[in-house]
Amino acid sequence: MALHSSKSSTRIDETVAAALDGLQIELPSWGFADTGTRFGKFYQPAARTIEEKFSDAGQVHKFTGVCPTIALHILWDVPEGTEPSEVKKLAKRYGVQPGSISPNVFQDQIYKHGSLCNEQESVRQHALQHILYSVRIARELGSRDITPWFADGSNFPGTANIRARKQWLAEGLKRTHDALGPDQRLLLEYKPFEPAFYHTDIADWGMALVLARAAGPKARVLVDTGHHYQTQNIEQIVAWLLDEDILGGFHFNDRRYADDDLTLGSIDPYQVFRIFAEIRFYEWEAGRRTDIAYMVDQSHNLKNKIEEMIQTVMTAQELYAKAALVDFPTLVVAQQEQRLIDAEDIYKDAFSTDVRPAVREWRTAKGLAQDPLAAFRESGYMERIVRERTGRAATASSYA
Ligand SMILES: [Mn+2]
Repeated sequence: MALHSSKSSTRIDETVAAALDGLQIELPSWGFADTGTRFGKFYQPAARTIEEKFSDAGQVHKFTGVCPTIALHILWDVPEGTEPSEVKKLAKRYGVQPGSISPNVFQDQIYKHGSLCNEQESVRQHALQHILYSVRIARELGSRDITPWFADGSNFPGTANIRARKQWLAEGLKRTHDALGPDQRLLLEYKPFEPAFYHTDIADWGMALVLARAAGPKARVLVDTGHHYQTQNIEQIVAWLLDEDILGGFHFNDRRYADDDLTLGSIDPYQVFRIFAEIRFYEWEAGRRTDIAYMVDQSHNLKNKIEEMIQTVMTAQELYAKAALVDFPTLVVAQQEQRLIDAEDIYKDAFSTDVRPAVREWRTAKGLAQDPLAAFRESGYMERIVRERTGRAATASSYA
């Protein structure tokens, strides 16, 4: 028994280490800034400038070792006219590189009735020019992925020409695709509702898939875990997109009700595990890793931003490590022989395995602290930024 468990724990360590070696997670710049709800904001010494966002993201990377890039938002971080060299200087200073670039075609007043789907050609052109500008900035920054999010939609039946809007959208995305550099990608995200409450122009993965196919081979679908109806089977969508070879990326978060921006795995860690398991299953069959950009897209407003990001990364690593432990050779036999309980238990065994010792081992081997959250708390960084950003000493509530 002792022999068996020691052999098995070595296998766990090796499998987990190999899996974690291949997992990098991009941080969102907006996840370090103060955000709120429709009712108000509760402030913390969050990042106010692009430099502070790079600085805070740099801390998450420093202690986790797996977050070398930060997703940037054109209007919020890199307003038009910003010199890319200034951004590159920050990347060098804080040790995180610019990651995916999000154009902003939803905030300005001109977009009240949509951007690429707007009835007015002048607005569609305005949006397209901004997106093309974002593609150019991304190229100059060395960023690969363009991740536009379209709030386009309508709020009342009969108020929008849904088919015309689809065609305008397809046309704008094709133009965007054709402006991409050889290594760049266009990732299309979908969401069924909010801010529009009657119809959203890219409402689900099928619509995103149709648009990506129409745009061209560098366009792929981006799955945001919070952007689904309550009971939707997200891992099935993932399996289909993998099989269609068009899954480009993930936006991680969790939710209880709608697009709640809760911490990854805080509500349903088994769902995250099942998503990762579909990816690992596909990779095991294909004999190669897939090219999926894993990104966090959360900006919850009560937890300490940096600590929540570290917690998210640690959670993602643990769930990914558990998914790596699924015994796929045995699973496929159980599936073929239609042994339902055995097949299901293979999933449950992997999910129930405490991978934390193996993850800690992996961190030690990488020269990282075994507990990144504790190491961050001991580093004094929060005390320093509280003083710098508020002029006051840190209190217990600085570490919510
Ligand atoms: Mn998203």
